[in-house]
Amino acid sequence: MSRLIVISNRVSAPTKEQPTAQGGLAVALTAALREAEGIWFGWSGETGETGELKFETYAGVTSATIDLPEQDVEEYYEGYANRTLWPLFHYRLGLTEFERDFQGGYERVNQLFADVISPHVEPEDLIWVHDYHMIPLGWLMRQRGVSNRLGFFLHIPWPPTDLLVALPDHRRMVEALFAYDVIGFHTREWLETFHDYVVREMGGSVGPDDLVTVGGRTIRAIACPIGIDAREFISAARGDAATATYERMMQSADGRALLVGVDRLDYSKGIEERFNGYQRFLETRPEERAKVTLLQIAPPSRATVQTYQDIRNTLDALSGRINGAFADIDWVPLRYVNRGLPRDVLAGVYRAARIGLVTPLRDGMNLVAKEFVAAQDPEDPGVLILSRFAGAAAQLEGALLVNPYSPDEIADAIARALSMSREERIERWQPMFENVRDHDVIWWRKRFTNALAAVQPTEQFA
Ligand code: ADQ
Repeated sequence: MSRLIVISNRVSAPTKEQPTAQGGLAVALTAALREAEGIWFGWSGETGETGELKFETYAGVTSATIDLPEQDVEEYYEGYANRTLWPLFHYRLGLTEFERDFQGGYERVNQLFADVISPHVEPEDLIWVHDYHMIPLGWLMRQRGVSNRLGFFLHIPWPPTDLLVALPDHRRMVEALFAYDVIGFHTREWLETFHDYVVREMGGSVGPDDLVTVGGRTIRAIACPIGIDAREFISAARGDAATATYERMMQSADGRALLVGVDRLDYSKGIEERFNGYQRFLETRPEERAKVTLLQIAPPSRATVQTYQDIRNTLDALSGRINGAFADIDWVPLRYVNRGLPRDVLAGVYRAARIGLVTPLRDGMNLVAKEFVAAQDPEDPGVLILSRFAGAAAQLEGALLVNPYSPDEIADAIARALSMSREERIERWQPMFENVRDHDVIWWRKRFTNALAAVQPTEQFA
């Protein structure tokens, strides 16, 4: 069996300090790495003089991390990754910052990764690179003589061509993707926007079997939707911590229907728009007011980036205004919590919710929607209100789909969910549950690595 090499910005393999892998992706990749005796490479998250890769093997999984100098972290991570590519790929041209220094830092760090990782690659290894931080890495490894099968997975949307061309050097970036043998997107929609770029901007062609050709080079580009660790999450939702949380939540809801939102604090998640929709619901349906309460959990992320400070300030003010306008002596309409919760506690929160509000303005997939579905009580499931702009909407057809930019649509969907019969809730939930259970993160990982393993190493890079 080939070894698997995983490369991503951050490594979430288990370590002595953090012995259990956190989150579905970490669990799936860790299991694959353990089976295939592979290595997970990435940035340590520390700033400091770049030295050597630090190897650590724990619980059968080897990770290799490297520190980055402060300037690289600012330009590559906070800069090009989070202030240029992230907003642009989430259709937010107005928030996108174009700085040569950012691009320089991005190239420098990708070069560094290629330099330090390439010598550790063995001839039969399958190499799987993750996400927008590392787009050119495959190309740079090819330049260093790596002729292995190379895969790339994009966890965020692929933007429409007319937006992508706003990126200086966009063509060079996409050309670099052709150094991979297989590239994966969450949905057909992102795959098709990629096709559109290839055809319109590069004169390429799209053939059968997911093949895409530009010039003399043909690669496979596939839609491969990520899932959650469904088995673990379903059992966590029935475990002691979740049950205790569920009971605590039901007690604090005091007979009211609980609406729940859970997100990293990020402008792409549509939290502001969700609050606006909830406010519209409270304004237009005074008789429903005291029957509901919204719990929004949103731990801050990327706090050094200005746009993230801005969204945090906006939400602080908006949540204060909503509570100021509608609260009563024994009721607050909105509880807004700025911290993360352990996964089993989160599972109990989802289970207690009558409505899951997942309203991103754009999202590659959105795993919260799938976790919400997995955690529901089959006899009395809650209703998922889901943005049509989340990748997950393509799979979760039983959700009430909304346009998150419209407060009226969100308000109407809340009202509809509150009055939905138990039969309809079960009817909508059952197929979503089957989808989440069957297309889990292990399924996703196997689909991608099988596609990669099936590739004949190309002579071009041999
Ligand atoms: P994210 O943008 O981080 O991921 P998402 O898919 O929703 O978004 O995953 C977030 C994860 O963090 C979920 O597992 C969730 O439970 C957890 N989380 C969020 N808030 C939390 C809280 N308050 N406490 C504890 N845990 C919390 C990116 C892309 C997505 C894509 C994933 C995977 O932006 O579109 O689905 O990668 O590919």
